[in-house]
Amino acid sequence: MAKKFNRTLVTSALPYANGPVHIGHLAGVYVPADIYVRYLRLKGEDVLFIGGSDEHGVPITIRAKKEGVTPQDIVDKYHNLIKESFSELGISFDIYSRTTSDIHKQTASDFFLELYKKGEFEEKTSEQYYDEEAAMFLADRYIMGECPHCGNPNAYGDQCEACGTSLSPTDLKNPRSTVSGSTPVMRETKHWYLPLDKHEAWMRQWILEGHKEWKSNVYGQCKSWLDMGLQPRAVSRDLDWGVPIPLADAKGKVLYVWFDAPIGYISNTKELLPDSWEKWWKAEDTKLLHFIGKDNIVFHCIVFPAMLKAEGSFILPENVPANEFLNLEGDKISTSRNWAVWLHEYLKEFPNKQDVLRYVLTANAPETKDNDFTWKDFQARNNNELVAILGNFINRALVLTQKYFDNKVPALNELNDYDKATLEEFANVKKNVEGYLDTFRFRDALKEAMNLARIGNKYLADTEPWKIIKTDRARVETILNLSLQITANLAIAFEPFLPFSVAKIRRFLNIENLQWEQLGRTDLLKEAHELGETELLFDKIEDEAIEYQVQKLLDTKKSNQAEIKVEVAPQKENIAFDDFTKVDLRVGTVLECKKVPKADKLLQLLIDDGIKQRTIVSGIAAYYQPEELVGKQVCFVANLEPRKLKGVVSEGMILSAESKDGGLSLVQPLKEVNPGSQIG
Ligand code: B3M
Ligand code: ZN
Repeated sequence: MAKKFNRTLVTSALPYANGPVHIGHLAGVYVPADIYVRYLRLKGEDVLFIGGSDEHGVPITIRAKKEGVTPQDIVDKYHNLIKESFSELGISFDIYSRTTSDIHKQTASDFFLELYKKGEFEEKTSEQYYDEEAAMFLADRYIMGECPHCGNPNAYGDQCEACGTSLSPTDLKNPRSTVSGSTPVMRETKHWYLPLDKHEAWMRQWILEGHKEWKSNVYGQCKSWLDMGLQPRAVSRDLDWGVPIPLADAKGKVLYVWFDAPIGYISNTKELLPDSWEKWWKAEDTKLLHFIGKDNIVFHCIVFPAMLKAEGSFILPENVPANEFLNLEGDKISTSRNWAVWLHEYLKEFPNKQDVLRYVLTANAPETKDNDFTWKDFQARNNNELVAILGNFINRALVLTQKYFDNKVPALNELNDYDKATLEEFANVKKNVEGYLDTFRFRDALKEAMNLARIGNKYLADTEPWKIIKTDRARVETILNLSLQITANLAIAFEPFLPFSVAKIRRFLNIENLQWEQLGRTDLLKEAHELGETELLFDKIEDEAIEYQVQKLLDTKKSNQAEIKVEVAPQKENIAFDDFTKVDLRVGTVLECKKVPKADKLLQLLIDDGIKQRTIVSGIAAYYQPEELVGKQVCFVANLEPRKLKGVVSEGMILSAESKDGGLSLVQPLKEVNPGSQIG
């Protein structure tokens, strides 16, 4: 039997307070979570929406060090910025607090102690890098050295950013501490581990058997973790920023940020409801939901549940509707490369357009796969959907009522077949939107709500009341009455998605809050009810505003490129002269050049090599137009074994080198030479 729930506790991932929030965070987590809680509130359900900043962890300490301030300075700055911008976007948290609060430190510390007392941890001593000059153990990010795979001399202890390989600090050659510059030494240190392996059995049952309804991206990730076998995870770190481990023999140690952060959900609930928080976390009839991005799945579906279970008195999440990632103009969003649309900047640059962003991010939400945000799409959705459909319909209904009926709701007279057909279409909207919202399919829910506006728009366009006002006033009364009823319905259906616009629609209609239950009814406005004042609901976004944003991104790209340090590949091993002479390098003249069908990177060149004509395929299509190469001299390897590339046999390889902008530049002789001339 399906469980009966009496209240819903919604948490949304606590963003790290070491930078502002961007559209990727919004589309992945905060906008969907907000839609969901607004929907539940509109249904009159008991719901709590918990948010807050995650203020611990190594990246914050690194940032502080770089800027010459304290970690507390960093988190103060970003916590406030994030909190304000969320509030301005209408993300309706019941509380937005932080993990440096006293109540959180106490709660997290107590949680650890409880697990410790119950014997839920394993203690292990291991060797870790220690900086003797700075007298501290080094987090992975504080160690740099040479990458064992690509030779990059500036790889980090957890990853080489040049070749993308994940590393552990002991993989690095010639490690150095970024704190003091000295060479770190190995030293023993003790840590506490949560033995996830001991939780595997119940967890397999709970997720793999009990929660087949979870989104397939979430279920799939959990399954693969569980199938690989869970390992114990350290919950402590040697660091001076975080919640201190409350044990006598743990000097200089704090809780690992991923241990304390999810407890932040509990602390923030406690802070909001000091007397009644427990029913939200411990009563079986509370439905707990975590809204997060896909990179946080393992922590919310496996690690945190193991912590809650080990503690023993908490409920487990009922669902974790994680989203995939949003890209920006085709590239991964990146805080360090400043490749993002920052919420606080958007709010400044597009005043009073919160709902446009909410709309676009929902319409394009990365619910099942990664998606792309483009400014062109942003403009098109505003102009073609919000302005042309939703805004246009509501505006026409209101303006016509003003014009013909003195701004009062006209009578509903007899319905004709067309009216009835329209109402029939509209009758399904509630059920459909609900079905989608209940299963976290926010894009589809929004589409369905928009469909209601389309129905209204079409109804007015087809019935053309302005043409018959002189001849059939009673008919026009009915048409406008129904149009206004549809408008009132839009004020319900869109409330979770576009709260600012709905507040306006309510003002236009001069009505109070409506309830979700009323969606689908055609008696929401009484005859003769006086309407309020009207203005445009949405306005067009002009090309200039979009061009400005696109230019801003292009500038970012340029300055990033200027900053790319040229990574000169290390020299290869010496070879014998004889080996070199085996390579037959020559110059040839390009006779013809064309694109290779179905291969965007490849050009097919016909070369005069002095003896015959030969075909060579080269991966330079992104950097040269075929026509510009005809007649040019190029260098090539003549005796390379022929290879088939996308169906074309390539007889050799054209020489190119990396150009300054990261593209490819063909290598050419300085003076014209005879085709077939040997290089050497
Ligand atoms: N701060 C990671 C993130 O922002 C982390 C989430 C914590 S949720 C408890 O992606
Ligand atoms: Zn590398």
